[in-house]
Amino acid sequence: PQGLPASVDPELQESLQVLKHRITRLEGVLTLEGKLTEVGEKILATSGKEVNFETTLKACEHAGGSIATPRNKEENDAILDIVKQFNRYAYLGIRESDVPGEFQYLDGKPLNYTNWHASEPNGKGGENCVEMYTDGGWNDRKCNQYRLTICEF
Ligand code: GMH
Ligand code: CA
Repeated sequence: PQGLPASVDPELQESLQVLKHRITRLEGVLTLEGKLTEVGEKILATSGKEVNFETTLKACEHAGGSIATPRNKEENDAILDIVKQFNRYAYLGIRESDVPGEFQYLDGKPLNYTNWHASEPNGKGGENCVEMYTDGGWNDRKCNQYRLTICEF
């Protein structure tokens, strides 16, 4: 929990400083190795593996995270960096709703940011998942393709 009172034990304060410093250094190492990208409060990471949508969901959950879900341009650009590094499309945490042609977050909430590629989505109920192209644009696509695993934490 952030915002600990200033009255907290000074020894505890010192321990927190040391921990924060160590975490910052670890993040630096992992970022340098291309294993991690920070965007706002989010951390993005890829396994470098290509799997179908369901397997992506499971892999991210198993790692304690969830499939990468761009909620603004900054996050879309950060995911795009990984997509471009690996030159592989990636599934996003967005799915078609019960209304053909309408897409939503995995929790069912409506999208408040989109970056559809020109003339997408075009699947009209036949393409229930969404992939990111190497230009950052989104395409609705069947969920059985092998796509780069990108998780957020
Ligand atoms: C159709 C065409 C293509 C488009 C694909 C894609 C499939 O084949 O409209 O131009 O790229 O669909 O939307 O998901
Ligand atoms: Ca499509």
